[in-house]
Amino acid sequence: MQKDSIYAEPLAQIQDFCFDATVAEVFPDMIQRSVPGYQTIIQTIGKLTARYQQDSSNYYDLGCSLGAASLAMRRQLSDSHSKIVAIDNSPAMVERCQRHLQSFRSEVPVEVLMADIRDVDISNAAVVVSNFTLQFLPKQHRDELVKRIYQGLKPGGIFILSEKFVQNDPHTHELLIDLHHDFKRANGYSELEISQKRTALENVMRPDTIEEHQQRFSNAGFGSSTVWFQCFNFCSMVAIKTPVAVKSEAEGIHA
Ligand code: GEK
Repeated sequence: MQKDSIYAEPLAQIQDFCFDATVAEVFPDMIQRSVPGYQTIIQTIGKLTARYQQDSSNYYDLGCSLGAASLAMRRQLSDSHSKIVAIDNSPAMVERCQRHLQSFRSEVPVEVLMADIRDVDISNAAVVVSNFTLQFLPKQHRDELVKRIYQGLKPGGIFILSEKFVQNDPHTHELLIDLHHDFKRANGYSELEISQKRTALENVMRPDTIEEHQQRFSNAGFGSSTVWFQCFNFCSMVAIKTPVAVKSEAEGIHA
């Protein structure tokens, strides 16, 4: 695994962070050392997929990067009539993702699309994953995407959303940021790397509060949602599209 040292030297000018070839090359190391619980989240995406899979369905990985969530889902699936659709708008990520996925065998096809997640049709879905991607969309486009995700899910389908989040309380907000920076220091990032990366992300990653996410789920139509993972200012949530009620003459209505 190639080590991330992108911000190790002082930069005269810090450009906005982008997912180019330099980032794609070191991505596995970068995400492991920067996102607390990343491995747990990927494994649990697999577990949730196993639990909520439905026959002949689509599984979406929005902002797939190198395809870690797609692989975790595919390991749990065996229905060759189902399909995983992995989408990213970074050519460097898509190229590496394709190579990475091809190196594992499976009955379940994966389509890797180089596209903006705002332009891709979402339909017949059992599981939709956005693992640390929604935070990169302009805020005004998030409601619309989450509505389309809800509409594209089958009844009983789920949306797994992992995000960095902010808090309205300035004390706890700063506390969680400090704890995250401690985590990065413990993983070998220097003060310079932490501060230059923070500046690079400032204009491109705009996290919401957990309450904003929950409100958005509810506005889109999701009947249930919960935070299933949190470590410092990172979390993962699952929103469930209520299964259709089945009417039985003998027994009344069952969900
Ligand atoms: C993982 N999910 O390893 N359309 C498509 N892709 C986008 C868009 C967009 N509008 N905006 C950003 N991306 C992965 C990690 S990384 C998270 C996801 C991070 C893509 C972008 O190119 C990048 O590959 C990914 O979303 C975000 O489970 O690095 O913090």
